[in-house]
Amino acid sequence: MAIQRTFSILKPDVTRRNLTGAVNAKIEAAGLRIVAQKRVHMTRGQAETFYAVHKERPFFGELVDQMSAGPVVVQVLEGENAILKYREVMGATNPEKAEAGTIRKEFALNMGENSVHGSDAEETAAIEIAQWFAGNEIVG
Ligand code: FUP
Repeated sequence: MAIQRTFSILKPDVTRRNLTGAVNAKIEAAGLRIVAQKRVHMTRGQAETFYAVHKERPFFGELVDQMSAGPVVVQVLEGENAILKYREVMGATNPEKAEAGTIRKEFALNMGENSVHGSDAEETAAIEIAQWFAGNEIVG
């Protein structure tokens, strides 16, 4: 499997509880490299664009509220099979269903405040990375 890049967000529930380093430690322990990282406060518009795929879902308004409620850390992670590997490290969307040792099992508060986002496929990873990083901000 070739080296891949994936897009990650440490959500407002992580920055609020000062858990950025703790989550990054899990990412690095899994063998993923943080090759780009910055802290931003998403506007509602940016959160709506980012999660546009969910705009017809009943939880969309709450999701946008939560993603723009405080700072987030946006990242590019690099490694072998990075997209799937990060999904495994994140754990299930619903933290009650997440496996032991995953970020969501350890840190997430509930389905909405579930600590992290990770791209689900190569195409979405490329789109999401381009939404938040210029090429010269990613240093592998
Ligand atoms: P994931 O890829 O695991 O982040 O999950 P999804 O893309 O399906 O969902 C994106 C975000 O929408 C989740 F992180 C939390 C929120 N969500 C809800 O609040 N309720 C739901 O039923 C599903 C998702």
